[in-house]
Amino acid sequence: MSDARNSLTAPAVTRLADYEAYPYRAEFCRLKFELDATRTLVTQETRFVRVDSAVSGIELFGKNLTRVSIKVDGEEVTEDRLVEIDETLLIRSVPKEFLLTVITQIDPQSNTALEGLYLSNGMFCTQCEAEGFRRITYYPDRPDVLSIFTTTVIADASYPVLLSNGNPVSETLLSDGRREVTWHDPFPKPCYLFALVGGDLSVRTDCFVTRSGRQVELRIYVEKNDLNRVDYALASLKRAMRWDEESFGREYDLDIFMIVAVSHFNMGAMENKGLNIFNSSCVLANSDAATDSAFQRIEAIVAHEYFHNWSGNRVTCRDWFQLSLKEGFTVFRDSEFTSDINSRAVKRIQDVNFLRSAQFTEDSGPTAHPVQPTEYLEISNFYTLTIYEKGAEVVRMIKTLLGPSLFRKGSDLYFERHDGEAVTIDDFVQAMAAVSGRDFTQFMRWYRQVGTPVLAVSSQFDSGRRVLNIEVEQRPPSDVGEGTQEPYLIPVSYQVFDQFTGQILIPEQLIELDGKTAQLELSVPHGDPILSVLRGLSAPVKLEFERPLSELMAIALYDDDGVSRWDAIQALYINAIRENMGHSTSEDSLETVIQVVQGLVNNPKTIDDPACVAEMLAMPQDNILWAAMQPADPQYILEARKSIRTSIAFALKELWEPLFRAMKVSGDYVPEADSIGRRSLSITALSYLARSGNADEILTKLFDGANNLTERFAAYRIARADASTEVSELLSDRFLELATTDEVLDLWLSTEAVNERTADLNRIKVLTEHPRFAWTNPNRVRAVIGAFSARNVKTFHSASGYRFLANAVLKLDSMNPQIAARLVNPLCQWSRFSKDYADLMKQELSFLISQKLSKDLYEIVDKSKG
Ligand code: B3K
Ligand code: ZN
Repeated sequence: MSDARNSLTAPAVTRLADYEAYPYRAEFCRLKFELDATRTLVTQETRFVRVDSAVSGIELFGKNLTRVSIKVDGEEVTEDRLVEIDETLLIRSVPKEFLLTVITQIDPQSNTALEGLYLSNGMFCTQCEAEGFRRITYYPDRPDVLSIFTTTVIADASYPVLLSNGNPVSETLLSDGRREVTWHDPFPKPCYLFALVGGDLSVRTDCFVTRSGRQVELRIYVEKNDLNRVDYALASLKRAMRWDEESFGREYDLDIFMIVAVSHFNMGAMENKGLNIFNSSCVLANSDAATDSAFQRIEAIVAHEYFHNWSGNRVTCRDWFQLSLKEGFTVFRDSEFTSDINSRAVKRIQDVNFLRSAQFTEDSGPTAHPVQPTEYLEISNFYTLTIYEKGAEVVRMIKTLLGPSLFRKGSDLYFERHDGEAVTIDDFVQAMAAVSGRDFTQFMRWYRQVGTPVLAVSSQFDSGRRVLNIEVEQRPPSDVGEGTQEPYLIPVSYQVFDQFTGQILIPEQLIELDGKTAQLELSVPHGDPILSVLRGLSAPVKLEFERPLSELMAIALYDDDGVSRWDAIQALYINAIRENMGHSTSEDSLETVIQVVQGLVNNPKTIDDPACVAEMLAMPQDNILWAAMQPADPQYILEARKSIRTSIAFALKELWEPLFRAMKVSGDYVPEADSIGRRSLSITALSYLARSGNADEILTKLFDGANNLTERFAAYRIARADASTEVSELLSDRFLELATTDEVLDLWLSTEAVNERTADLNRIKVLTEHPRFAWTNPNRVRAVIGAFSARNVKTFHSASGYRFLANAVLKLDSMNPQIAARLVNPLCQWSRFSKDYADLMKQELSFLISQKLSKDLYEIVDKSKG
């Protein structure tokens, strides 16, 4: 029953080039579940109709199943007609049309992989994407086999809530006291969208009237005691439903839409048709138990899963190589939603920051792959930042090239043409081509080529002719080598403004760079022109543009594009850190940063856009610094970064307290963009204040007086970093006392795990021994092990830190391979670090590859081991 494999036996590769349509149609699928913690019986009846006369048998998938019975048209299939190899089961010579009846027995309680049907805190729930359905029954578990599902769930009285996809059909009390509930989903779907829930749950209901006047019942199910934390998710859902009607013309299609929150979940959430299943951390929130960022994440994820109802469910993927068809498009849709209802500039800065720090890293590392990959061992490993975030950037570029109105027409055409079908990325782009008449041949390279291209820009002003000469050049990603890639079509947006007044001299334009280089001569009749380029990150490329400090400063202070301003400030921080390490050519980087920060804080406009200013005051993340200083010495960079932060804090010592007070929000707590922005800037000011002197009293007062978790958490976190030992310990204990919910506990665990002053390896170990920690709960594991290895540079980047992670990963692999394969990532980044660190990391990867590993972990370690 184990998923483990010896790494010596090479697992089978699945290739896009080998795609073949399934030779049968599945006309309907009737499922019956008799729920039992260790012996659930699943009966499946599916009607198959052959569509390819060249075959005579039928191939199904199954994993870890106990086969009870397999019948074709009511006749038991004899063993000699069955061939089971790994996850495939072949039934030889079946009729052209037939009813397949399969009975399997499964053990939800021992399912710690959290794929298929499992138990979470006593609640039955499912996760079938990508290949979890094969852990329930033998079935064509592939996204291009769509069927109409009817599901009957039978359970005893301890599971009063029994749910599945679609609309409820009937409910009966059986003679043995068990209840039988049947659901029917009228929309054809692949089995990865199947879901079932059984438990003793509380529910909050509401109603939504669609634009065509249909009533939809909304229900959020949670574990008992959690009902006081569902209002925000419900309100977010309604906002998302309205927005999708207005912005994409998409209306909801069933009578009920349900969300269920579960404690044990591998990812954020899952878009099962009509029955979304969520990680409880992505649903539950109130002012005492969620921070501003948790509220924002909940709103975005609720929207994302809801948007999948069209981009993913009504129109689905032909095969898993098309994953970005639904994920890239849906991330694009949820980021537009967030931008429309909050601040577009802030959302874009956050997205660009995430893309650059995390996706660019993936794109240049051992697991890099195109947005449309061509092969995989384990599809679960391909739910990546490239599929999601870069995929969204590619859709965004299509919108930039087409403009909003043609883009909307293209999206309408795509949904209309392919409703009820399983399609490809090409089909999506074809719809965009059809409405615009544009040729997307070159553009498709964004889907097929791997890595992040470089865009080198230079500009020179000829003051005699008053001409600004601009040159742009694209280069393939540095690690794929010249000549191995074809040029991309890169939309490069630019604007020219006056360096001293900020006045716009040439309004925003777009260059479509389709060759290697392009030159532009812009006539600028007056002013001191400065070029703002790749505005809003108009393409997911690495910009190389050497500018003097004075220009960076002008961009930082005057550019009207948030991303360009933020980017200029990031460049200034990086320069200052380099200078601190003795690597810089310029001398005044630190001075310039201080001037810019002072300029931002003193600018009266700051009051209008505190969230943006808070983003700009945040120093670059470790990943960004490591990429800028290759090969990186993480401990040395950490010290330099701290030193710059301390210098800024002291240089502007007088500013922090007034800024903290001016931005502090009073009155009732509301998790809305304006007050979130103000709180964010006030907290940033407070953290500089604590760095520049004793803030014990302010921190304690804030902790005690706050009416929300955001400020309490900030006070605790800042105290852990910079307060006296006494206050630091006090607020840590007090925060733990408040941690009555798992979500707040995770905040405490992760803050403790990354706290450099106290979190040595011994402390990390103690955290994993906390009575509420469990290796089988992915949220707890991410809070301790994930946070430690990604953010505790001091303790993690050492021989013993690497060894600790390798052992934790190995332990996890036997329980939950998906989580193990994700958590090993920091060790896979060895090539970015200086030799001593790299060698130690590689040593751990060699150790891992010599062990019995799951397919998931094997694929990642094998690619990364060097
Ligand atoms: N589609 C799911 C992800 C499933 C991951 C499977 N290992 C959630 C989402 O992207 O919306
Ligand atoms: Zn998604």
